[in-house]
Amino acid sequence: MSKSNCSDCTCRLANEVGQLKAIVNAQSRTLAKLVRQMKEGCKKDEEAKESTLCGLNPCLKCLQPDILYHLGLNTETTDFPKVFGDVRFVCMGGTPGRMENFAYYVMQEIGLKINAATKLRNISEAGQRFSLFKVGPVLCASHGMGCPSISILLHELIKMMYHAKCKDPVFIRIGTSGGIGVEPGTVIISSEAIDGRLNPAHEILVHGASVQHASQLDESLADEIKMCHDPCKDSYEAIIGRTLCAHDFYEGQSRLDGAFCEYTPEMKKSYLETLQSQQVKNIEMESLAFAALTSRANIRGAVVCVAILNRLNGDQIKTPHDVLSKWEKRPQELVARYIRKVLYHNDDDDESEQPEDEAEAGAGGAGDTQKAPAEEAE
Ligand code: R2B
Ligand code: URA
Repeated sequence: MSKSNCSDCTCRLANEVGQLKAIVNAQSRTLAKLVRQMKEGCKKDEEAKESTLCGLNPCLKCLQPDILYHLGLNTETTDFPKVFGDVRFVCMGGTPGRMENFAYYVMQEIGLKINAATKLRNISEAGQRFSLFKVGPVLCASHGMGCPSISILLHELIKMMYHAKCKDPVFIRIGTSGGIGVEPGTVIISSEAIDGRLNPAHEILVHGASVQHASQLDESLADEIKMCHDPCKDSYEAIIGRTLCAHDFYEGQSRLDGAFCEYTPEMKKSYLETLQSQQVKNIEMESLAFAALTSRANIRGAVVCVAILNRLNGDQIKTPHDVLSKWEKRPQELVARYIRKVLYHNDDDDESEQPEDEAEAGAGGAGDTQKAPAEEAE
């Protein structure tokens, strides 16, 4: 075995031993906690719990029921604290398929299991707009394309967190983007979202007047996710940088291949070079609304996107599908590692424990993985 193979192998083994240790430690903590609870007569913490979100519409508490129309859920027919009260991570990405795959992937990564004959249930199927899957403390939602679409989803997910009385949920968008001067396949964790004028604000029109909301993202969360990248093991780079959010894929991103184009290749080159000189690493279409809405609610948020091309080299996506789908998994991998680390590696956190998946399909208790009835399985 060559020296470098040997050190690769040692590195991998050390990593695996570390992960096993963390799981064993987490299980010991769970056992200790159970024993403690038995001794105390299984007393549950009955303190009235409220969500940690801030700055929300004061009228929310008067909405009885509150109808989350696009999610096909309402507070009358669903017991939000019971079904969603344990949510700690809300992950979102563009397409229903990608988020369903992510839900299965995260389930495996955090050590949850469902019967092989059952499928995860799309909780927001009735809304017919977005998909939503729950895997223990992780919600996985699809957001469609662009700020208007993700804004609607975020309003309803933030209301869900409020009604469910969730504590400190972390929101993460995982997706694709066009890189600016970065190697295709690189993962970019956004430091902040900026608009086409390079302003760090999400502008909306309210009563016909422009309102701007700051689009900062959580710096420490970006660092924590970046630390889940292992340069020794991962064959790609992960960087932190500014993300430009456009309201269109073609003219809004200075492409030359849209149905319309009223600027020259020189103008495009000059714009993209300006972006590069301003440390913009990628362009996508949802980060402004994502950053603005999460920070307004006091929610820690991160945007983690893979660059599927380098825009300094062209506009069209020519990379084969199998390569693209490998690249799309990279943000998922980093985020799943982050979730796993928060759940199992945080020694100071008394709540860090191996979640169990004992609930019956669709029972809907907090801690549940929402499963479809077995007969719906393929
Ligand atoms: C990235 O990819 C999509 C456009 O193809 C858009 O949703 C985004 O942000
Ligand atoms: N998504 C975007 O919004 N732009 C790209 O160039 C690639 C993916």
